[in-house]
Amino acid sequence: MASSPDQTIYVLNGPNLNMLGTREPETYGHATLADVEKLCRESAAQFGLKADCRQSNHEGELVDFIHEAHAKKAAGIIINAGAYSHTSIALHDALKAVQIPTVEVHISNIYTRESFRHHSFTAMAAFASLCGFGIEGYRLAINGLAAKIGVKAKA
Ligand code: CA2
Repeated sequence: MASSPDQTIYVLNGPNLNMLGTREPETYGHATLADVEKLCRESAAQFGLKADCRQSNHEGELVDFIHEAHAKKAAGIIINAGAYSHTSIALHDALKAVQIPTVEVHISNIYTRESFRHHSFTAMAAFASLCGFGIEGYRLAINGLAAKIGVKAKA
């Protein structure tokens, strides 16, 4: 598929990710959410895509963002639903309902952490899932999403 100028991907970050860079650097690194969002906008731009970045600490608002992505005909979703990844059937159902190509990202390696982090409802609704790459995972996710939707890097 050729990239049109208004193709947008939604980058959704969930609860507590607004705290990035302020504590637990051994787990989440030193980058802030603003750094993540800048990285996403720049990575998306390499494919002629726009990254619309949202963060919420509220499950229902994240569901609303997914519905909005559908209403706005978003080309893809990158989602790090934080702890809701492990608990939220509502987010799983929203992602399944909208049928937008989705990549799940986790900054940390959820499989080397507590067992309650080993299952992800959002991963079940995504075509791919990345964890353990730090914030670089968002760039990798955008590259993978672009490949999935057939958008090539601009020369
Ligand atoms: O590794 C990830 O990206 C997580 O989605 C982060 C969630 C955690 O519940 C998931 O199991 C894995 C937690 C986000 C909290 O982020 C903070 C960052 C800095 C300081 C405090 C919290």
